[in-house]
Amino acid sequence: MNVLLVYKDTMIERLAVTYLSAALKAAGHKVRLAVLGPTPAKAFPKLVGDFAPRVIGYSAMTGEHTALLELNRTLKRSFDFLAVLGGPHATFRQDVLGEEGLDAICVGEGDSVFPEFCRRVEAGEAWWLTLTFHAKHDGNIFKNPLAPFVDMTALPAPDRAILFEAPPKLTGLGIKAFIAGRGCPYRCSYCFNAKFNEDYKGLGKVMRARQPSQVVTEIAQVRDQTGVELVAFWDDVFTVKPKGWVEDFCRLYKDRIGLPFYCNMRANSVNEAVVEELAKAGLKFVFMGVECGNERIANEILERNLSNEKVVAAARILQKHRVGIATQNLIGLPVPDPYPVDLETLDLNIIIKPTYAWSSILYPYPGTPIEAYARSHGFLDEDAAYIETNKRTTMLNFKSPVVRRRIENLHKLFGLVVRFPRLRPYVTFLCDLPLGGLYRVFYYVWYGYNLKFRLNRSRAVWRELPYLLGIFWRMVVKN
Ligand code: B12
Ligand code: SF4
Repeated sequence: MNVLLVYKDTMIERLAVTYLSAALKAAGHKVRLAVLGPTPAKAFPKLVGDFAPRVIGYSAMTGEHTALLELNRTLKRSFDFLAVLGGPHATFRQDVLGEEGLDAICVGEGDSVFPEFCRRVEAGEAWWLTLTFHAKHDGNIFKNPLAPFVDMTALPAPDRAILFEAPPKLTGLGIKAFIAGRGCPYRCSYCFNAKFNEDYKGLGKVMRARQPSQVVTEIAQVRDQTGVELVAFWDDVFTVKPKGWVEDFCRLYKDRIGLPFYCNMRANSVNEAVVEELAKAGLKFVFMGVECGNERIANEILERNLSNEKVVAAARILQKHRVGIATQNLIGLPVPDPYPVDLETLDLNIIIKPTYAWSSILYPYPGTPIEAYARSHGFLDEDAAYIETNKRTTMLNFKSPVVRRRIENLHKLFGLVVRFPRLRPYVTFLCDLPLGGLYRVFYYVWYGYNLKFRLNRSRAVWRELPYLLGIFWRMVVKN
């Protein structure tokens, strides 16, 4: 059976479709991928007419769903197919099933259940009763229970070919992303894991990993096929793995790959022995959450369960082993006076001295505990629209426009002030100026420079330059 997968271009690899495509192909289906953006909406009717998919599967984060649902409505007027939405938006905003034109949504992992859904469609069986799917059929709504977590060691290798065929420019990028394991045991209130783990309770182990040899083989294949300059591990927390996994991985990776890599770490999972092993294997830098410099808010509202002391100590271990640090910070929190809290976060970063301090303005994603908190404390309207955004503006209701401007400007200046602390005494003055457009340019220049030159000196940067400038321009002009 023909299955078309679709996502909206974000100029970055979308691993979900590589896992789904591999699983569908292993089950004997013919799969194609189209990326809305490089493939404009007006080209879809011809593509769908030629390929005649029986199922179209859309993958979306919150915000991206709007354009995909609009595309789907247009296609539904001319073609006969089943429309399925999966990914974080469908998982956490399950009422999206009510949207016109959607037949089903996948509310969790799709690797094993999507092939089963398609098998049922092809065999004329009750597809609306597939586990993990919510579906509309004959005027009824079916909400099926979740299937157990998949065993990652049993999954076929993700289908990269399909990804690189659809937006071919991705092939040329030096960074290639991989996932060695899924799951995170923590419960930070702004993250989807708290709810995800709750929903999956009793359905298997949250923390799962591929075998180190599987991961290394996958990387070697991609390196040989398309070239890799920097390996990106997208695991939630790379070091939360079964006992001995990291050591085995480091040994194999050093022998067979040896390329620089980066990953996500949590301060409490940073210990000297592990960092030493990883650094010897090629770890160049980590993304590490600092999030909030006010310990009370970090622990009571963001539920970080970490002290500032622990975060600083973790940073010192990484720095001792010459591993770069990109800190992640959240500003614009749902508290009565958020700006002074953001300054505490800025000051903690100045103490840490990361290679690059990255900040996001809090966007309370559906289904996260912070969403409920923001609503119940009057910071979020009942009908607040989740638009596709780069988190450059705040979605929360702050009483004063001055506070809003300060937060939105601090977001753009944050990394620069941490790098050049001499600017610190002037930060509130700078944040009060109506220079948001200019600061936005600074923000992206500083971000790109850090990613391509400071965290890892990219050899491919001049080859990638036209593509990077395209991304830069789209980011700067995007609303
Ligand atoms: C890697 C990652 C990134 C990477 C790459 C993002 C990308 N373009 O893919 C980077 C660092 C760039 C990134 C950025 C952002 N990210 Co991010 N990211 C992740 C992370 C850690 C892993 C994503 C991943 O590849 N998972 C592996 C795949 C296999 O899993 P999956 O995508 O969930 O897909 C499975 C199911 O959802 C389902 N499925 C998915 N699609 C479909 C389609 C069909 C038809 C079916 C049947 C099933 C199905 O089956 C898949 C296989 O099991 C997730 C958290 C997580 N652990 O999943 C957050 C996550 C997706 N990111 C999130 C966010 C918010 C962001 C940012 C907006 C953050 C910011 N402040 O800028 C940006 C947005 C950038 C963008 N527009 O692309 C949120 C999304 C929340 C939401 N409701 O949408 C998540 C869930 C984390 C969180 N905060 O809670 N991110
Ligand atoms: S440690 Fe990271 S991935 Fe895990 S719950 Fe917290 S924010 Fe989410």
